[in-house]
Amino acid sequence: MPETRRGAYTAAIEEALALALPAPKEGGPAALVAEAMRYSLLCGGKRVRPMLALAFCELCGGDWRRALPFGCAVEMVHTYSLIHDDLPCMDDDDMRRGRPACHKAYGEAMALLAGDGLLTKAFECALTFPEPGPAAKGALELARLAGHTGMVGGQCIDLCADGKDVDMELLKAMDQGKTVALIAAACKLGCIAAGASEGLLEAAGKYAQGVGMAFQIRDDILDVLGDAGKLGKNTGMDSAREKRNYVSLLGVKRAQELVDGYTGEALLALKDFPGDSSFLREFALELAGRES
Ligand code: GRG
Repeated sequence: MPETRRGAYTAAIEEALALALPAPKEGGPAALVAEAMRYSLLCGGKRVRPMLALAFCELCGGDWRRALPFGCAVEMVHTYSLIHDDLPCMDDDDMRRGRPACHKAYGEAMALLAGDGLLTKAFECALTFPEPGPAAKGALELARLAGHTGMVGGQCIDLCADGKDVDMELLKAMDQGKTVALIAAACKLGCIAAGASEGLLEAAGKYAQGVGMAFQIRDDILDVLGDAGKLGKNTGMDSAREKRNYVSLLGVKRAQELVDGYTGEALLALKDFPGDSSFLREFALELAGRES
């Protein structure tokens, strides 16, 4: 992975996120919710999704900085989903990104509002894209992939499956929603920022399908084998809750084989792009063996 390019992406993403959500005036009327939003957003996630948006924009021949409003928007939706997912009425987790979950720091009601605020802010951010056509197209794609036909739908499948027998088909449908949908949003919005053709958007969707599934299955493996310190969240949560996932259904070895298979599919999708796709190739391979 060329570190200089990655470093440039990361620095720009962090700067753009902080600029999009400035510190509230002390004692201002809604300062507390802004503070809770910043607490969760600006505290060192891996920034996988905005990185994908920037890299796809560059691969499609655009200046990657153009994709920053879209990358930030996807990261805001992702952060809202983590805040809500950690609430006691959902997955009930108390650690996230290496610190107490939002509701542990600010209380449940404020965490709910912080999630709502980030979801709304995401669309404000996407719609700051300088040209109205791509701005609307990006926001529409994000809405479809984040809502009940995408990420929210995946979370619904997860909640409804609680305590029931889950087979591979249902598990896949759940992970397509919970994980693949937002990764697809990131890749596609990057292409939209560069004004890419529908054909390239479709290829970006195939890459996202491979990387997204691999990302989720690796997440299931890390829940068993990972180091909570490196991950910044508790491990062993799925087995403690007797939740079905790829590791409980297939075992670690077979699950990692699936990660590698899906990663191979993602790499194949890159062949449709005329530009230099080495960054996205290395990124997919790195995610397949990630430890955090
Ligand atoms: C509450 C609507 C709603 C949806 C929740 C995101 C989610 C759906 C649940 C969180 C748990 C989970 C297993 C999600 C799958 C996606 C995933 C692996 C998220 C973690 O993403 P990372 O590792 O996190 O990129 P960081 O903190 O690095 O950004």
